[in-house]
Amino acid sequence: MRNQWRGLAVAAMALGVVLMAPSPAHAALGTLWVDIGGTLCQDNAGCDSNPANGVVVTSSVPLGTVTVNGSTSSSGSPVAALTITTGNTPVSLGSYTLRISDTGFTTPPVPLQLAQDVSGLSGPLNGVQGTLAAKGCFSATNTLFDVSGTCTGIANGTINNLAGVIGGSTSGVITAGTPYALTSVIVVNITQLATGTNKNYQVSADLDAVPAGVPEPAGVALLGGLLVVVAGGFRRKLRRS
Ligand SMILES: [Ca+2]
Repeated sequence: MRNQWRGLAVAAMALGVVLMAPSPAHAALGTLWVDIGGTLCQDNAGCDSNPANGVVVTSSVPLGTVTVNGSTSSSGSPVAALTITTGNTPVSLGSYTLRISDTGFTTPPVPLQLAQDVSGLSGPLNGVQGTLAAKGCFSATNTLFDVSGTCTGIANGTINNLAGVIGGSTSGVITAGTPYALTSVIVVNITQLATGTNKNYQVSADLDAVPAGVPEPAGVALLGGLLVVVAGGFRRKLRRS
């Protein structure tokens, strides 16, 4: 009997060693988290295929109404910037929510304002149609996924072939809280499936903190540039097919 217990103890210790062993691909867990319609992924955990700190790349997440085929998210921590881009194939009409959050931002310091942008892209002819509603929130208590503090208004964008509306919204001036957390919440609502050849669509969102009083957030220009690049990619892909 005593030997059996000893054997169990050795087995338990061995299991503990295995569980504590670091993943060979990722040195340490990061503080960036992504939520794909209820499926959470932490930076450098097993669900993240990108070993870089502050970048999360997820593979296919089926949500029922849609399959999020892949996503890339990044955090500029300690510089306040969060981005997410997802590629998607809808199955039926309906909505789902994306969230991205990180802690420990220190730059820019308060006073600052938040600027949230969101955009969508689908096939150039008879592609997916939908609406996008995004907001960005500031957590003075540096709390992950905290949306109880100051937020931007709702940024309303659309998915409409290559001509979707880019939504943008800013917050009021925030004067206290460093280090701080940021969270973006994006609600995607698919209102029409594609009847054209390209059945997929893309969603991108960008949250930046800018020093108070700076009127034009850099993210708007960056997002516009990204759309031009992505649209070019769509056209090239269509030309090849
Ligand atoms: Ca990573």
